[in-house]
Amino acid sequence: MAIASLRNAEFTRRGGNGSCTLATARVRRDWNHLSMNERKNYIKAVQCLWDLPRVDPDFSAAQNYFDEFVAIHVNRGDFIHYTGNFLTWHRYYIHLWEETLRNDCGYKGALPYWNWFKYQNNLAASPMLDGSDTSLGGDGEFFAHNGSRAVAGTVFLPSGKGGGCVKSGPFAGRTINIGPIRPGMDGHVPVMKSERDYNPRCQRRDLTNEAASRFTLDGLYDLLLGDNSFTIAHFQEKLQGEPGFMRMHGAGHYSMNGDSADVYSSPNDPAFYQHHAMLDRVYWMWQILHPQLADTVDGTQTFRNTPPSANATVDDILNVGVLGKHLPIKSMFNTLGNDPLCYIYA
Ligand SMILES: [Cu+2]
Repeated sequence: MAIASLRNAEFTRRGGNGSCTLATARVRRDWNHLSMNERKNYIKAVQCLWDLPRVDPDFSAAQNYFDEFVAIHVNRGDFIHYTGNFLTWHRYYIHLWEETLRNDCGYKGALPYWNWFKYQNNLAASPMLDGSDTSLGGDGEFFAHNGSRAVAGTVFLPSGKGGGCVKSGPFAGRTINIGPIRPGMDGHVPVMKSERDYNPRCQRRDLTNEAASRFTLDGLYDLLLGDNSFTIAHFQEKLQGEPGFMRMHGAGHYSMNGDSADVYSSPNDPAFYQHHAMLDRVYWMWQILHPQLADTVDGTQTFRNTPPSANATVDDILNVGVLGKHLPIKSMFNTLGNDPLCYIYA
């Protein structure tokens, strides 16, 4: 797809705002296209988050600023998935991650995304997951288990070759502290109830090609231009997945599996941010292709409307805890709006 024409169409329609133009917007790129040095700079900035102190006195299990991100995702878990704010909350959340890396950790680049369609048959060979020094870690150590159950237990995935602690790459041996709360992998036992329960342990993965096989070009076409592209309700439902079907959002989490396959504490896997950048990239493309729908929401304020809640509106406030200002959903629609977003995708 000609991404450059999409960008131009978006800029022509919305215009830039203030100092945000196509020339000044941050360009989020495919991890595979970053140079070795660019990858190292990103990794160094993520490592810096483990040295920054946590801020929120309520989230007592958080030991550092990396955990602070995990904690708010746990805290808001029931109000940001299968809700009207799913796409915009996560758009804001990864923006704040990018901002923190830049403002507090000296990072100069934009947030890289994980291109789902490369290496999907062999995740372990992917430059993002191959366990090299310039990756976000490789597979976990072998841990015998009986596969995983995804999408509220309705989709079975066979076990991969990992399942235990991530054993290679720049983050090997580091400690995560929050969760697991609702993991999907057999043998990965949920022991925690909240972001206040301290549970230091290693980060686990089970690279699962079977999950990555759910990334299909037919599926992408269906979302962007096909039957499920014509309402925000269909688009976001089919992007996330419904009982019995794992779609792209779930497929990314279950491709990495282990700690990534926990709807609450999944940001424990540092590749969370690359997966969600790709998800946001698909949302961005959909918005450009459907300008009359781009600034709409559908759904309620609670996870599959459980417990029942009001319909979401564009004025609903996105609660990101101490990570940033609490802004309305409508401020997230325009990635060139400059208040606060100014980025495009390559
Ligand atoms: Cu999430």
